[in-house]
Amino acid sequence: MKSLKERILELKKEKNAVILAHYYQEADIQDIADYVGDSLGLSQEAMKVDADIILFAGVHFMAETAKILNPTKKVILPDLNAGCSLAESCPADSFKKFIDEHPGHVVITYVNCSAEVKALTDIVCTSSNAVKIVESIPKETPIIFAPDKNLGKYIIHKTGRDMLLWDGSCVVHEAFSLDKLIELYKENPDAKIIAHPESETHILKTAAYIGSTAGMIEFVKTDPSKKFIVATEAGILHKMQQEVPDKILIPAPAEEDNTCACSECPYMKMNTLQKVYDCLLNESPEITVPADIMKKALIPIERMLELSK
Ligand code: CIZ
Ligand code: SF4
Repeated sequence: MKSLKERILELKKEKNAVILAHYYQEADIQDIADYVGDSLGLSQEAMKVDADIILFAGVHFMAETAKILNPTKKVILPDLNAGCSLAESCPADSFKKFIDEHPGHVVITYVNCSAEVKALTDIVCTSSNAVKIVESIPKETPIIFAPDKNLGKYIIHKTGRDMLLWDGSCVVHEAFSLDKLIELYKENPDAKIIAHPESETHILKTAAYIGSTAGMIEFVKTDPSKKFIVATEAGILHKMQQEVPDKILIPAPAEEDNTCACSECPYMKMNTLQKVYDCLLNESPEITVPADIMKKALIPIERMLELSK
């Protein structure tokens, strides 16, 4: 009897599909993917795909971005309910009103938002390139930054730019407990704390390194320390540990106790190996984006990719 993983790999070949997976996917899904990465890497990869089908093992806005960048491909997502609290915190109609109330601003949105919100945007960014993109805007031009207020505050701190922030956040990165983190650090004084900028300011203040998921992986590879406390979604530890098998990686603790005592994204974890198989078999659920939104949303994503070269 073939394993589910073997059956997925067979089906993938048969259907001429590729599997793109985010670092926050469960380990088994990362292991069968053709490419594992962060939002920026996944967008760049999606654009290059030559196969007929892209199975996107991630959340809805990421699959939408892949569709926008490679519209002739069939893009499928194992669970259509795999959303994002950050994307949901910024509905397009309220955001449009906000922009209209503040004319003359350049609108920069973090990629974690819907295609409709991207269609209202001047430049998209990810956490890998946010500082660079904000710095590309002339100093005298006012900026609206959405939807993540924590990332926004971090960029303000890094660049000295005064940006108007949308009040959105990520449930996963706001779940870290400062008290528990301090306790953990006391028990592991030889560890370095590293954090994703979607985390709250009090967590970021403890960090020796702040950066995107890809940046954090690079940091643990190049930094001489042997132990790290990692403040981002715990799925990252799978790839990170493969890169540094001899180092000790400890997930930062969450306020509420859950199965891993760390912070996990409930949306990312909606995708399972079984759903990946069913999705490939049925070529569904499929991601579709209205043509007018697709056209408008492509422009700020392309600007980002151009500035990220
Ligand atoms: O929290 C997320 O969804 C992140 C960090 C996405 C990404 O890869 O930038
Ligand atoms: Fe959204 Fe946060 Fe999950 Fe990322 S970790 S997909 S920002 S809810």
